[in-house]
Amino acid sequence: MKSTIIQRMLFPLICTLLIFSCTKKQEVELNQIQKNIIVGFSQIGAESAWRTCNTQSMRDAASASGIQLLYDNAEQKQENQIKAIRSFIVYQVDVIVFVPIVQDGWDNVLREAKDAGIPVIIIDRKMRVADESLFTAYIGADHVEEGRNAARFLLKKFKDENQNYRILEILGTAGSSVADGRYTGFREIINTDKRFTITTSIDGDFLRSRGKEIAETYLMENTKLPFDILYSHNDGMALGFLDVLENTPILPGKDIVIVSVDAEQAAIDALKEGKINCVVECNPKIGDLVIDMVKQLTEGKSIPRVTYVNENVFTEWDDLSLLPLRGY
Ligand code: GZL
Repeated sequence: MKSTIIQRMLFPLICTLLIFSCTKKQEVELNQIQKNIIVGFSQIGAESAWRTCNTQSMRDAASASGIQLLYDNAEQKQENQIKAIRSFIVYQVDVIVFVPIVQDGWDNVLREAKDAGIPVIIIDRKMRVADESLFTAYIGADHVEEGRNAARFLLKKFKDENQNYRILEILGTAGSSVADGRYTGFREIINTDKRFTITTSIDGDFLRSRGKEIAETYLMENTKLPFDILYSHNDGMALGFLDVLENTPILPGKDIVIVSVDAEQAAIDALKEGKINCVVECNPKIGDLVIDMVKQLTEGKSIPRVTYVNENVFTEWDDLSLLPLRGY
């Protein structure tokens, strides 16, 4: 069939439109791929309700933003985190986000990330590196302030008393910035009052099982605890200590004043029951904040070097009846 003049004139136009529409579709797809940010996330483990919530917060925020999250659980081993970061580099992720389980030993692997042109954001815990340019930002809590707040509660609670107080401190993971911060901040304030003495500081590694073991150790030898106050670096260890006291005549919250950090639901419940006297909040739900910063980075924008999250202090004096469920 002979093509008409009009068809001959239209043919080039139709071809142009087809090419343009394909190019446009590919361009949209390309944009979508470019927008398909991939984040390598190395999490330290699942040692506490706090940690599990922190992980879920990251997963939810990444999913809501259409960001692919390559998640690795290091099972409390720094060497596993280093392996994960190396695999993220090979995979050429857009950004590496990780929780440094301890403060030291990161310089070499972070130099590899820097050489690969991959920015690194550390969250929740800080680290010590010789070259500060090896990471872009820290997002998380101010653990020194958390320690100060724990001590401030005790000074306020006993301000009108005139006796001495023996403190048992159960420490978080040795070498972590969290344990160091809560250790330092607590002493900065409590040491201003000579009535208080930290008679024992013992490592609990943020584990509920260790809190239980520590209580059992002291109660094996004594029917009474040789302490007036327990300061626990996280709720898990405090709750483990409480697990043991439940089977003794010792009244937690009365015979021994208990101050803890995290504000997981079980600790808030114990606070409401008068078994814990003060819970300092450490907010695990930072996923949205982190992912927002990731997006800013991938868009070429600068982000703050340090971002601290706002945190509360819950005490025996507060009305907690309207406090929403903690979610962890
Ligand atoms: C604090 C976080 C700590 C929690 C613990 O920012 O790193 O680790 O206090 C958790 O419950 O194990």
